[in-house]
Amino acid sequence: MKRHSLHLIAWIVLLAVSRHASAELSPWINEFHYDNTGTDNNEFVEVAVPLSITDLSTLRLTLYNGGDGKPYGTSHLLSSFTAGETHGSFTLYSKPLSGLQNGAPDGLSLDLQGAVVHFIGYEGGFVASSGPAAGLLAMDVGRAEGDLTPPGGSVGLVGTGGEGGGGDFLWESLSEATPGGANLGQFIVPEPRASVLVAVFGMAGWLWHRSRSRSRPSPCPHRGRP
Ligand SMILES: [Ca+2]
Ligand SMILES: [Ca+2]
Repeated sequence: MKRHSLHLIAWIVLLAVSRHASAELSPWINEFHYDNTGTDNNEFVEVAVPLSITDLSTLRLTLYNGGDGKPYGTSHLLSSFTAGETHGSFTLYSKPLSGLQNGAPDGLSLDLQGAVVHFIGYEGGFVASSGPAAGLLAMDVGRAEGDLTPPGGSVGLVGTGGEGGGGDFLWESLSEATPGGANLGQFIVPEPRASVLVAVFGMAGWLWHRSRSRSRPSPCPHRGRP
């Protein structure tokens, strides 16, 4: 195969993979705390946002009352959150949210320019009747807080992966809340597709190097001899 053909194929594959990778990254709700023993303290929500989303005002968190499926309180643009750690292709943003309802059930929705990207319920699931998630089912995270929860606890995603909304992680009750940081037992790693991207870059470089080596004229062993 000619050199320019190899180069063209490599770049076509590279372009296809990079477009796919950039299109798939999605933000997700990563951790929250809403109830504890005595007066509720340190209530907050944490969201993981891809580095590719630079305008945080396009992301909005809405609090849902599971009893009637309607939003309550005011919605919160991610631009009002505080940036924390960056892991892989995501930065964790958190915001203290005093007054998060205690179920059961209630929920949180996250939308990007009006399109819901993550909708969760706690202490049960429910269908939203209005607001950005109208008609959508809030899936119960399966973990709850209550009178035995310490003020410093939380419910958060744990495990290893890079797609929180897509199911890489599992919800767990956490003894120590980490607003703005990776959750205890959570490892946010680069997308598998990012690894593919690196591999394609490597393949393109290797093909380029090999084609150049083959096209280079061999030195004449007798040059300069009498
Ligand atoms: Ca509360
Ligand atoms: Ca956290």
